[in-house]
Amino acid sequence: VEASIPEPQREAWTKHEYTGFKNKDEFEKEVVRHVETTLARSIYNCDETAAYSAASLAFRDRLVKDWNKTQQRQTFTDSKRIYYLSLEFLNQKHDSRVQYFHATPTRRLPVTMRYLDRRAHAQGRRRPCLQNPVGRAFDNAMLNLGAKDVAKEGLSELGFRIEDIIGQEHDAALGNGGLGRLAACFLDSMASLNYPAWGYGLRYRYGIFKQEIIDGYQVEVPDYWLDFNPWEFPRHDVTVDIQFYGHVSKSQDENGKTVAHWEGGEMVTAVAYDVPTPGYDTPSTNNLRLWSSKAASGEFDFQKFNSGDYESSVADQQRAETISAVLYPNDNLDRGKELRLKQQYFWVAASLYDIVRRFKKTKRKWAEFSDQVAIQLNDTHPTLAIVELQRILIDIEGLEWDEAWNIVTSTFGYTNHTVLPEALEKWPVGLIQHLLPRHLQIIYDINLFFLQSVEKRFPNDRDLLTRVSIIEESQPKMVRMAFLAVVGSHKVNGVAELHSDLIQTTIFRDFVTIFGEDKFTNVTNGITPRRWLHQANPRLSELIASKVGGHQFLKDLTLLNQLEHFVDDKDFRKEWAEIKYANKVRLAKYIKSTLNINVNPAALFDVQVKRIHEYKRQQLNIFGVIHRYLTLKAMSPEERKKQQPRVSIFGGKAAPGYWMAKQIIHLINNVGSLVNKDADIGDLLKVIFLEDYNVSKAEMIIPASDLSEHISTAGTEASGTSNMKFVLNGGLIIGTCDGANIEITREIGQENIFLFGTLSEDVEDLRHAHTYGEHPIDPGLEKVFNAIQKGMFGEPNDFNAMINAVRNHGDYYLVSDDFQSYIDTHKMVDAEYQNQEEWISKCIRSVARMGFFSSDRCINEYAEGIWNVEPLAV
Ligand code: H53
Repeated sequence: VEASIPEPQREAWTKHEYTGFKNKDEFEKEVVRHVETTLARSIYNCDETAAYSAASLAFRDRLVKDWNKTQQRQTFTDSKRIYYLSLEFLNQKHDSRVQYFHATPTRRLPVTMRYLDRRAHAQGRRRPCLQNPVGRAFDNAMLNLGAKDVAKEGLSELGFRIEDIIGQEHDAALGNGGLGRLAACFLDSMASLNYPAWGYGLRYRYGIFKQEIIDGYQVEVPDYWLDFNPWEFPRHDVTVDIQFYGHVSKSQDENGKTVAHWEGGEMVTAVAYDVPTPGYDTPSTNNLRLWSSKAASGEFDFQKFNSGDYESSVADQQRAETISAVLYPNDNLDRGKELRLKQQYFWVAASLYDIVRRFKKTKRKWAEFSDQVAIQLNDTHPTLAIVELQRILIDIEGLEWDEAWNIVTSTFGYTNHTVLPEALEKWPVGLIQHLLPRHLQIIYDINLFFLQSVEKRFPNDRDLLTRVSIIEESQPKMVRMAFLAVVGSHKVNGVAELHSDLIQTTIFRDFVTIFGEDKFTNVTNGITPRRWLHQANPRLSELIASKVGGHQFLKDLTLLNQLEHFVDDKDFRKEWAEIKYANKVRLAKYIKSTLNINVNPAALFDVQVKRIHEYKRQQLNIFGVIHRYLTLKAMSPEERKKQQPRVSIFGGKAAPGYWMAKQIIHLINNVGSLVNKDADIGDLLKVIFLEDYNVSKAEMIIPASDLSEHISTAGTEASGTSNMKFVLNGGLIIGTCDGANIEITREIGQENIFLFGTLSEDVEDLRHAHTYGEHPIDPGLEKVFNAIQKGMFGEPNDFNAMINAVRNHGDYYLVSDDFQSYIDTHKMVDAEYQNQEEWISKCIRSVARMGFFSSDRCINEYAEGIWNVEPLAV
């Protein structure tokens, strides 16, 4: 690698190398410098936002050093890199209201009061310290650089409290749910384990919408997050022109070989924005590159502009910017919109151009490409990358088809995250033809060669060919992206054992026959303990650290198993219980402040927070809550006194176009309106819907749960990852035998989880029976339906569709089948919760056995089994 500075001049560079602040004074100096120069402000107008920006920049400067060194190390050692392609990377979105409600008692101060208070603080008077869980990038940088104390003292001397400053961060929420959050956990683990890795994604101007609840209904509000983000580096010099539309012509080269030329159409420019992603307790800092779209600065615009057609040149610009403007707000649902396909191609084409450019700098032979590059497809969203790499290799680099295809298939790995039919991506052939004419030809060729090879091995099986064809012969014809991803990858993995078995026996069954079992594998999902224990639940993390030999467990989560020795330790148990209670108090305060509802922190907190979806069955939960309410109402006051008080907490966004999911939210809110003010019921039951569930709120809610619900119809939730977060934070779970619940059970023991409901192998038969035979509704559920239809929870017609889905439309999600066992299992929960000693033992044992679910374990499995990549020593 050539340096741009010649040898004789490098001495000066070494002498003046930037080293970053080393102590409090130097930190303060950096902050003041950034306030005065970078931000052009002074003591007269330095508010908390400016202080946040300056402090972040001071840390960023230090982070950048590590980042640069990591990149240089990776380049110099010429190591194989992992490229993780994901349309979503879900970090938290800051909600300024969250920060005021914490375990430590405090009060909410109006802004001016806070200002006065801050000044008092600066003059040496203190008020109770607030613990703030938000502010990921800044807090994380402080954590990873081990300089939080320096920052705290330095900021205090400059007149600010670190908690307030952290609270200023407004981070990106560039994802919908589990898939995007998994990608963020993976970035954390890859850096923490010193793997050379890059993430590639889109820099949406609008991340996931903000949810407001108005009169019980969800209302969507746009989330604009790009005001000032010190954690990203615009690379205006790193751009790629991306072509759309146009046509393909063919010519012969000098050797008589046919060459395809993709011509005409329009160009959009991709601009890189880089986000350093530091690892925990290591200087390794990887890169997340997000692409933003803008109009290509070609002659086309210029001509229009000169000819006075200003408006249309602006319109072109706006059209180009639209590509990266907004995250599609659907989780587990494919809507097939043209703009979405444009986003996908824009992002994979820019990323591949970048990857290939980097590879070509090494001057290696093409045959070595997959020794240097591993590309992981996070779901089918980036599947066009397979076609794009093949196009680059044959059309631009002049390789033969077979040689190119070998390179492609040994480079890509594909992770499947769903078997839900409505989530499996398909694109109309006509749309691809129009938008990406050359790619469609290549897809047809890939399919042709694939089907020919199948035909050869399985002659005379036309059905097989129809079943596995990448092109679905429907009206209109469709490209099946999951099939293309399977054919173009060397490994295909599911995200939990059951899910990986299911994909091999259902959607990809024929492909297992064709390619053999070795191509298919499982990597059970995981979560980063840095985020989901240490940052979300600092007190619990410290308590654990005090018992298991320090914070090493955050790097090797299996060390948690030492907690088993303390299950009977009185003091430990007491502190454990106190922490849980304090977390519940914090959540109760938040509920009071946002909804003005009093919940008793001593009640059992029963939580279901996740995207709202029929398969996740929030409807089962709310029907169960109604059943509980009716049961309580029918009791005598004496009987009621013996019942276990509960708070049922819901949270989650519905895709804006998903009407049924919105009705479920509406019903939950209506039930809450009635139940929460029923004097007969009091503390025995409260029903809460928390608005705008996001990662920041998850950090507050998850540590406060006693019981959480993971109750998808068996065989529908690929893995689930919040189940892992809840258990790791000392909550028990009620769940179906679905996704990772099964492996959680294996790890923590059957006695520590409340399982219920139909098994996945029985689901199909039941569905069949519902459609073709009798389908009597469970009598308990029938009572619930009657109450709804009598208008107990508002206009009954609003909920007809929800009830009809069960009663008249085949009950696809088996709500009625599972209702009785769900209710019975909740009775068991109530009974067991009464015995707090036993309950706490279960919680501690469960946490002790959760080591398996670290995303570090997961990343090591990918590295060894799929990517063939080694960590890079630092
Ligand atoms: O991916 C998670 C799983 C979860 C699954 C989720 C997911 C999405 O969030 C979006 C699309 C998709 O195909 C899958 O639903 O079960 O835990 C991470 O693997």
